[in-house]
Amino acid sequence: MGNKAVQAEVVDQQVGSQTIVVWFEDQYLESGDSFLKKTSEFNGRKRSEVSTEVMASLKTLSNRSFNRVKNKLDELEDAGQISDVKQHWIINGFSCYVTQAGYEAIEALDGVAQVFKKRNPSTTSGTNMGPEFLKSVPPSRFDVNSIESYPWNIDKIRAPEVWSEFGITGEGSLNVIHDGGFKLDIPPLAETIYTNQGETPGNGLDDDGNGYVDDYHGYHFDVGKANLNEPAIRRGTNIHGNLCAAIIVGTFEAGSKQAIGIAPGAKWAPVIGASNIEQAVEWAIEQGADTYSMSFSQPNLGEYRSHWRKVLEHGTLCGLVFISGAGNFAGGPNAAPIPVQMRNPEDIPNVVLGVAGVGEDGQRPFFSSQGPVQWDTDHYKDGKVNKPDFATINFQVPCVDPEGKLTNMASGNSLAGPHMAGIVSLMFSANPDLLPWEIKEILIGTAQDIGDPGFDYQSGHGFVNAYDAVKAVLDR
Ligand SMILES: [Ca+2]
Ligand SMILES: [Ca+2]
Repeated sequence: MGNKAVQAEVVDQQVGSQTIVVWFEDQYLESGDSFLKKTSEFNGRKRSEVSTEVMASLKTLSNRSFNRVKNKLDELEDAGQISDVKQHWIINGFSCYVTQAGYEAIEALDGVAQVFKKRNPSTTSGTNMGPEFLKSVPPSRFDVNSIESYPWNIDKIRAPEVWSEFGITGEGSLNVIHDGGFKLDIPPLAETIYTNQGETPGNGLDDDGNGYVDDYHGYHFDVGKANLNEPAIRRGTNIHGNLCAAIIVGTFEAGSKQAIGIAPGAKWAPVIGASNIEQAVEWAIEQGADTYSMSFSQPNLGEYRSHWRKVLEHGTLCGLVFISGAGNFAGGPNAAPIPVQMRNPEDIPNVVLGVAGVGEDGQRPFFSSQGPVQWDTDHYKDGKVNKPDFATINFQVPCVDPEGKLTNMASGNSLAGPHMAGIVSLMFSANPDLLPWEIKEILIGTAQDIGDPGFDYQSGHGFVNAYDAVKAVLDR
C-alpha cells in the first residue's frame, strides 16, 4: 500500500508531456494561516450554509479570472502549445498539458500568480474485474437486530454500540473514497453504493450537464471515464479500494450476517484521480459528500504540496472532512526519515485528519509512519507541524475478498483512514450541520490517550472510538 504508482501504460495523446496547474492571483484563501482565520469567521453557522456560500464565492472568482484569459488560451491551443484545458473553481485556476513554449506563454499571462508542475496520470489497463455500473442497487441486508457477529476491529472501534444504543448507522451521509481501483458488485458494497440521480449510466451522455459522461456511481478523473474497475492484472485478492470502502460502509459479509462496516447505513462513491484532485474534490462537493478518504501517499512533491493544501483547505470550507492514513514508512524497505515519514496528503495541517493506528492488542506496528512534519514552502511556513492527528486500527484487519467474503487479512494505514471515515460518517449522521473543524475538535476531545502521555508523534491525540465521538455530537 502507499503510493499507488504502478507499472504504467501512460495514456498521453496530448501536445506536451507536462501537465501543469495554474493559480491566478485572486485566491479565496490567502496563504499562511488564512484558513484558520476564516474558520473563526464561520463558527456558529450550519455546514450547508457555509458550503453554499463558499462555493458561490469560489465560482465567481474562477469565472472572473478565467474569462480574462480565455481568448489567449484558445489561441495557444490553436497554436498547438497547450491542450486539454480544465477550468477549476476549487482553486482559482486551471490545468492543461503544455509544450515548453506553452509553459512559458502561460507563465507570462496577465493575472497568473504561479504555475505548478503536476504528476502526469498513470493508468493501467486490463480486464475489468466487475461491471462498470450496477443495473440496480440491491436492497441492504443490514439490520441491527439480525447481526450474528462482527470482526474485532468493528468491536474495538465501538461501532455496534452506536447502532444499538443511538440507532445511528450512517444514514444520510455520503463518503467519497479516492483510491486506485474498485470492484463494485460485491454484496456488502453494492448495497450501499451511491447513484447520481441526474445521470443515466452507460448511455454515453452527460445527462446532468456537469461535464462528466455517465458519472453514476463515481468517476475516473485521470482517464476521463466512468469505469472504476481495478484491472485484473494488478492484484490478486486485495482490491485496495474495496478494502477501504468495506470498512467505512460495508453491510453484511457476502453470504452471512457478519457486520463488517462502521457506517453501513451510509452511502459511498468511488473516485480515481490523484493527478486531477481538483476535479475529484469539486465532484465530491457537488454530489453532497461528507467525508473524503484518501488511502494513498505521495512523496517529494516540493512546492506542489502548497497546491494540494489550498485545494483541501477550500474543500473543507465547502463542508468536506478529508482523511488520509499516516503511511507505512517507519520501517521496512521503503522506510523514510522524520519529517518525511508522513507525506502528501496526510501531512497537511488542520484540514486532513492524518490517521495512524494500532492492532488488536493496542500496540503500534513497526511500519506506522510518525510525525512531526515540516512546512516551509513558498506559501505555507508553519515550520514543525504535529502529526499524526489520531490513531485507529491498522494491523491484521479482516478485509473483504473479491467475492465480498471476509477472508483477507491486511495491514497498513490505508485501513486506518477508513476507520476514521466511518466514525466521521456516523458523526455527520448524528448531526449534519457540524462544521468540519468542529468534527475535529470533538475527535480531539474524545480520543483516548495512548502511547506517550498527551499528544505523541505515533498516535497523535490518541485512539478514536465511534461511541464516544457520536455521544459527544449528540450531547453538544
Ligand atoms: Ca454527468
Ligand atoms: Ca449518462
